[in-house]
Amino acid sequence: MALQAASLVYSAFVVPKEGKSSASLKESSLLGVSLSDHVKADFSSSALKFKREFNLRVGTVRAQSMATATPAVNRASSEGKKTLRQGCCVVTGASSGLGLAAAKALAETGKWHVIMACRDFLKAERAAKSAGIAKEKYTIMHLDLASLDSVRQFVDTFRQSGRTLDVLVCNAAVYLPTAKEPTFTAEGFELSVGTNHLGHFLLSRLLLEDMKKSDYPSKRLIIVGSITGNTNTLAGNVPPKANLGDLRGLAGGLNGLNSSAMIDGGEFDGAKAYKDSKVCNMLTMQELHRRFHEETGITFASLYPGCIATTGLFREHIPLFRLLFPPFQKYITKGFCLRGRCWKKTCSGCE
Ligand code: LMG
Ligand code: NDP
Ligand code: PMR
Repeated sequence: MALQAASLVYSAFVVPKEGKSSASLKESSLLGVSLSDHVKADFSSSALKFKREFNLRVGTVRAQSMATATPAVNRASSEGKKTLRQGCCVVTGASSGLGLAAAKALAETGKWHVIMACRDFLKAERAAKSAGIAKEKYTIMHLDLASLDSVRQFVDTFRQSGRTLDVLVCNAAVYLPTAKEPTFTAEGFELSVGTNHLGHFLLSRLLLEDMKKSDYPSKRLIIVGSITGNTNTLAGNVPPKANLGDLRGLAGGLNGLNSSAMIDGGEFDGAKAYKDSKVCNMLTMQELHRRFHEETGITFASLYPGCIATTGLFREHIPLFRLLFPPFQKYITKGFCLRGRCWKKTCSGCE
């Protein structure tokens, strides 16, 4: 079956419809979450070190009643006021960039306990500390998405914590644009698709069972997509373009031995592998929503965060790119606001 990414992923931002009360993530800013401490440049040695401040809405609180032993919504007896218990949110790749900013913003609302699911415990601990996230607001749990065993182990550890999962944010990713040869996950899948898509796919599939048990009014499973996977946009037409082809490489195991390391079966290209993985991310959320939304009440969505040109995502790119990309995005595409107070493409408001 030919699967053309462009025709299936028509928007940079995919939020499945879920009725009137759902909010558009595109217009960003819910859960009252302000991702303010800034997605900072991870390139501390670079002259291009910019603070960004932005708002990201990660979910919305909808009224919904369910009877369970520990209800999410309690009615305070004296005044009849409704109170919501603290939610629990897992954020993958919360040790830098967008994930760290999301973890901090969620923690600062006071409404969320954030499980920072990270591959480098020490880095995550340092990042949480330097971002000023209060100790009692987060727990770091080890997760290496490049190992399916590690994903299973993470799920076990989470279950042993006794917490109920209300929101899962699949944010972690790797981008290997300069790699000449493919590298592989523990199970032998090409690293970008293995980490960004397969690792998150298994994680989502396993944690879906946990989220089903939650009675939180706004259960969400979110994945971070990218405009660069959408070939009906200018950014998505910068070569190499995403294309899943007929999935022959994926069917063959993406192992670069008896099959190609690329989903479409072609020659290895690290930038394309990343973009393909993002297409898979976006399609996965569409399909999960189609299959499981009604039964579970969970909203499955993907989002495009806009261009945040100074995060660690570009760490493998050549230095010239890291130098030119932020001003290019700011002044030429206007996709990146260096002062970053909004998500709009042209943010005259903060100029
Ligand atoms: C490629 O390498 C890999 O080869 C490929 O395999 C894949 O991995 C791909 O999709 C990823 O990356 C990347 C390499 C070539 O990119 C770079 O090294 C730099 C590109 C970054 C963006 C281009 C910068 C353009 C220069 C802008 C100057 C910034 C200063 C702004 C200040 C404004 C002040 C008011 O990637 C390429 O895609 C090649 C692109 C070749 C660059 C051509 C640039 C054309 C862009 C048009 C801008 C015109 C500039 C005029 C300036 C007018 C100012 C108003
Ligand atoms: P960063 O590199 O700053 O953050 C990526 C995070 O993923 C890091 O915490 C990293 O961990 C983690 N990670 C990488 N590999 C693994 C792994 N095997 N297991 C667990 N965690 C892992 O990049 P961004 O903040 O920019 O990226 C966040 C998301 O936003 C990504 O999904 C990206 O595709 C998406 N995105 C970003 C855009 C941008 O302009 N920056 C644009 C569009 C989408 P560690 O700290 O240990 O390296
Ligand atoms: Mg792209 C409106 C135009 C636009 C936007 C919003 C982006 C976003 N980019 C745009 C245009 C262009 N880019 C043009 C015209 C070029 C040719 C000069 C260009 C180039 C370019 C490169 C080389 N852009 C890139 C790269 C990367 O290596 C980045 C990438 O593809 O990472 C996968 C990238 C990006 N451009 C963006 C965004 C958001 C990225 C980072 C994508 C991501 O992190 O997922």
